[in-house]
Amino acid sequence: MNTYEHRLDQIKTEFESLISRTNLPVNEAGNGFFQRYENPVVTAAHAPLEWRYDFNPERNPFLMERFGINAAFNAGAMKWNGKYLLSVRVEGYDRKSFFAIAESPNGVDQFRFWEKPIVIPQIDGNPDTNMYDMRLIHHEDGFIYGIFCTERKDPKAPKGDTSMAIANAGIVRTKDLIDWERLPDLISNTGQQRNVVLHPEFVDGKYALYTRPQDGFIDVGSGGGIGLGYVTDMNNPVVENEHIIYGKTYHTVYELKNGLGPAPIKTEKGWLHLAHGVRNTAAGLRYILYMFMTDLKDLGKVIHKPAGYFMAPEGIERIGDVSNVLFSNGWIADEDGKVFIYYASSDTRMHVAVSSVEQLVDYCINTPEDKLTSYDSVQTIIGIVDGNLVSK
Ligand code: M1P
Repeated sequence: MNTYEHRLDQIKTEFESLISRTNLPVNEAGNGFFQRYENPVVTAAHAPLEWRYDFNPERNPFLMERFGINAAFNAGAMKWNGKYLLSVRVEGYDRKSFFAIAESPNGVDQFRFWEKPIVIPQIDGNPDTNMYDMRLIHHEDGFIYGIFCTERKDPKAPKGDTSMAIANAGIVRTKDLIDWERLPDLISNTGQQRNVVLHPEFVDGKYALYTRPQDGFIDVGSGGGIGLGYVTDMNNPVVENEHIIYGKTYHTVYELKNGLGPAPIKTEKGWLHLAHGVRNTAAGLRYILYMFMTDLKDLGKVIHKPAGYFMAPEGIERIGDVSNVLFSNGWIADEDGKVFIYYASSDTRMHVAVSSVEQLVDYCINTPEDKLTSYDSVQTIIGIVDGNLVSK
């Protein structure tokens, strides 16, 4: 067997065994919030071989990769025709991210990418340099929206500054997840936007959007927090009445910044939200996931704020391109109440954890709030201990 044939055999065998492997729940009691699964659900190695290799032996005698994939992470999610779909942020060796749909029959394993990545139409004269973190929202207007971060070099960057950038929300919509219509980027009063999410229902006839205003590209500066604003017409997406509904707070897990994850899930007791919180440490930024609930009628009213993190990076999740990061922008609530939480670890790979609407609502309603001092945390524990003594 020559090099080409040997490698071809090896590459195909490894790929098929990765895609078809079974994923099992981690067999440990955990904290009762959710069940993690043993294997990542999508990784760089899940990228189709046809994207990476030129399979012509004359042009590629060593069967080298011609387009390397570095990571697959921060995916939006939705159920579509009975299948579990992720709009994955795929990142090449060249550092550019793009989106591609990966599909699974059961939500926990056998994720396989569709034949080609999504083509995002470009805005005349203002191309996206990089695109990432698409939220998929099936809105009640009938369209599926993809809201993502579009990044471009800051035209005001001083000469020699090759990293100053501007982030904003790019908006596309589709009815078949294949052909996407590009709408204008979000128009808001703040300098930059990331982690923008469309609410799935109209509010008084308007589109409601969760935002994350920020002064700079990385630092949110004096801005930040999870905002809520309204758009009358998505063809002219001007955000009105933007206001912060969940701010960053000193000495919490969202001290430095936060941002909404996927679109919220509607329950009888309120809207369930999953978000990420960031704090700074001597070892760099630490990203965790936290939850909260908002009022069914008044979207801006936070009604439950469980303290601390819901999920934090563990084991291998702590290591990757940007270590110590969990990030989620996709979850699927199934008809039977099961919730598939898709989360990325360390800007490298995708995982799933399974919970239920009932568990998540219980978690949000019954986990005590952060009272913001050590003394009060002790009082919370004493309250639980005393409650246990009474019920003995
Ligand atoms: O590297 C961690 C995350 O950083 C950014 O998120 P945020 O703006 O909330 O800090 C994003 O670039 C995100 O993609 C990335 O996972």
